[in-house]
Amino acid sequence: MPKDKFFKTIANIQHPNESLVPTHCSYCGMQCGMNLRVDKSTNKIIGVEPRYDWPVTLGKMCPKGVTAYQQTNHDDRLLRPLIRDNPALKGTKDGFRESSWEEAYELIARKFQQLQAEYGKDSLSVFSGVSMTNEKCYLTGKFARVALQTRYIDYNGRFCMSSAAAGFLRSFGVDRGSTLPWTDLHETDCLFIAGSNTAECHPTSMFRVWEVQNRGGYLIVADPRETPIARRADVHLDLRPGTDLALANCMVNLLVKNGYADEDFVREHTNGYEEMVEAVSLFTPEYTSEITGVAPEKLVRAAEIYGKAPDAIVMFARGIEQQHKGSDNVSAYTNMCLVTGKIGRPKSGVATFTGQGNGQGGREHGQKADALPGYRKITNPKHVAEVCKVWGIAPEEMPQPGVSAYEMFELMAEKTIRGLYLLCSNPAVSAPNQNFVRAALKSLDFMVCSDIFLSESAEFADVVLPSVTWSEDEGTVTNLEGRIIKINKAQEPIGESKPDWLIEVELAERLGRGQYFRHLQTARDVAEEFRLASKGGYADYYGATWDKIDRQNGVFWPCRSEDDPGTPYMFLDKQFYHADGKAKLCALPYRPPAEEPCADYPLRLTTGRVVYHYLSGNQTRRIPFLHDMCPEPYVEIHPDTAARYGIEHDENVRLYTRRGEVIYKVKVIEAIRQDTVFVPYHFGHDQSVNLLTIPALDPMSRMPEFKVCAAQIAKVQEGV
Ligand SMILES: Nc1nc2c(c(=O)[nH]1)N[C@H]1C(S)=C(S)[C@@H](COP(=O)(O)OP(=O)(O)OC[C@H]3O[C@@H](n4cnc5c(=O)[nH]c(N)nc54)[C@H](O)[C@@H]3O)O[C@H]1N2
Ligand SMILES: Nc1nc2c(c(=O)[nH]1)N[C@H]1C(S)=C(S)[C@@H](COP(=O)(O)OP(=O)(O)OC[C@H]3O[C@@H](n4cnc5c(=O)[nH]c(N)nc54)[C@H](O)[C@@H]3O)O[C@H]1N2
Ligand code: SF4
Ligand SMILES: [Mo]
Repeated sequence: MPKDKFFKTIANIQHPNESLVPTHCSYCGMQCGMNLRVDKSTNKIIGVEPRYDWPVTLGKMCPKGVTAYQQTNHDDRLLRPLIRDNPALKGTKDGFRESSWEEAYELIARKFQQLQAEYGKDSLSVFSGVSMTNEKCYLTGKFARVALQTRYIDYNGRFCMSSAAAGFLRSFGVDRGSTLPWTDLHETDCLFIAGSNTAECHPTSMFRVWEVQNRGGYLIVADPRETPIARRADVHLDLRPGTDLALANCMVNLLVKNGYADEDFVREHTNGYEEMVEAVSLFTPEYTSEITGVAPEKLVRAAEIYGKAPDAIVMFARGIEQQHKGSDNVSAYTNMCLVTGKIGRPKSGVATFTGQGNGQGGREHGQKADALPGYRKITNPKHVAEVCKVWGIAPEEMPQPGVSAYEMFELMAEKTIRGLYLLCSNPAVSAPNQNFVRAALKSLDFMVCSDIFLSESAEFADVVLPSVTWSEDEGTVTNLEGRIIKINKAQEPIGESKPDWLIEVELAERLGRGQYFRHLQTARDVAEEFRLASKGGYADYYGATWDKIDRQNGVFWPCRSEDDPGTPYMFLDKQFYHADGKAKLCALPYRPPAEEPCADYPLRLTTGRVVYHYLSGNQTRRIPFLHDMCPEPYVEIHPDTAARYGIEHDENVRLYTRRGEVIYKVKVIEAIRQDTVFVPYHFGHDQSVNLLTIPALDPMSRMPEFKVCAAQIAKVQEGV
């Protein structure tokens, strides 16, 4: 990997009585390089040092990263399995007693087998997450299909990357979140960034973003809020939440009308041009302005900057994806690159800011309702046969596709699903429409939760299993570039906690399916089987050996053989992954949000993140510094809107939608549209904004519309 202009050789600081274990952060898709400091006398993690020589992030870390190590030996860690004998206490923290692993395994196996005997194999479900290594994600898919033999498995990436995945699949025939390495970002001439609060959510990208402007390039940002990155943008497209499809169509319309289309590229490498041009032609700046609320001049200027830039990268995140038309938004913004031919070469392309640490790898290897390792399809008999060969089962034994994450809760509520094995996710905070989801969890006959800390979701469990943090196990994850990297073990698991892969292997034995799992006795054993299972799929990891990952500072997939260095750039040969090698320009008619504002609910509620907390907050709310910086949620309101309601800064208000209500402290802030309010979602119980969000699902990706619904606020009356 060539060194880029930011590279400086700074020696890592090493104290004589400590060792440094090179690894990556436990949290977001940036996967910043870090060295964990381990005390040689106690063999415990005591701190962190930046990893200056990691080429993507060059020693930079955010407030979450520098305190991530405090999780490992935290007083709140779960140390032994917990069993709750009295189901009446479900939904509370009460009634748990510690148990041995043997007792917990015996109980889980017995209950799961009873449910399946009475209600069929598909009465069980698995809900997982992608803060786990590729190896664990892979094994979780196998555990569901081979050990539990159920069709019902899905995961928290459904709430995160599923629209990006569906959109990219439609446009390119392949879903790799970035078509180019992050080390190219600062060398481009224009960054067009939609629905990403980059400075708070992928903070260690920012030195490359600012460098684009320092070099005389341009930054365009589309966000209803004036986020830190929007504040410095050359054009801030301050659109109404839920109107991106109109905005993106307008960009493409202007690019075509003003002569920025690359006709040769369009003819040779794409399909669908005519229909797409027809569909976008309606979106004049004036008409688009009516829908989005963005001034027509800004739209014109943004398209001109992007069109003129010799190289440009279109980037987006959950702001555009967490809509009930999220996958259309992804393909619509991707049309910008395809129509101008700014893709398939260095410094130009498209990227989504992948959310979770392993948000990329975790979606490729079989945790999705319809996916098998290597991004294969469970509905494709050839794919099924390939995976069955590795798993040693007959193709007839492979379960059917299941349903998406939110739809699993619907099946729980109607008692089709009666048992749940939940790991690495906290849906009692993070799923939409919480009143319904919590009732669904409560209605389960039997629920297991594996976590490192007792989460809000664990409160609904009958058995809680203590898992390990990222620092107590090894394996690979795939960062937001599509680069497979190595997570190293710095400390032995504390208490009796165990890594999820080992729990699954041991549980499979108790379920009478040990023959398919008992050869997996180390993380490396799982890694070897995983590489093999991905071989031949389009997300092929076969050549990404741990040695090669160390030697090359990571390996970009696809990497098909031992001597294949991997694929940092996608589509260099202008070959897309559809059967004819062409990309698809998509014609996408505009649809409004599922719930438009009305007289009773005149505001648009949007939700998202702050720099100090991570997702459901179950990890970061326990870290003293992060808690002190952001101890509670709040609702952001524009001063004019606050004045209209007679509401003051710091006052409590009732925020409500058709699904629920929550009391929040008001933050009066100029950096938001007057018709929009924003709440960070990292808090649980009665502070959870997901009590209010709408479960309108994207028809393609099944992504819920976290980013927009209709809401109203009211002053809280004294004494009420
Ligand atoms: N600090 C921190 N960093 C994180 C995480 C975290 O929890 N905390 N989580 C990680 C994960 S899993 C994810 S998925 C990513 C998320 O990363 P982001 O997607 O950047 O984060 P969000 O805050 O969810 O939303 C981004 C922006 O979308 C804007 N937005 C809202 N509605 C719309 C709309 O309709 N259109 C447009 N264009 N914009 C809209 C919001 O105002 C917000 O600024 O962050 C990752 N990094
Ligand atoms: N309103 C609203 N809701 C949202 C979003 C939004 O923008 N707005 N964003 C959505 C997005 S993008 C995401 S990604 C989801 C995330 O939603 P969740 O999946 O709930 O996110 P986490 O908080 O990461 O949950 C992971 C849990 O697993 C635990 N854990 C960590 N590592 C391990 C491990 O190795 N093994 C086990 N067993 N447990 C582990 C953590 O302690 C934590 O309790 O939230 C979604 N919900
Ligand atoms: S930017 Fe993401 S990966 Fe980097 S330190 Fe912060 S949370 Fe960790
Ligand atoms: Mo996410």
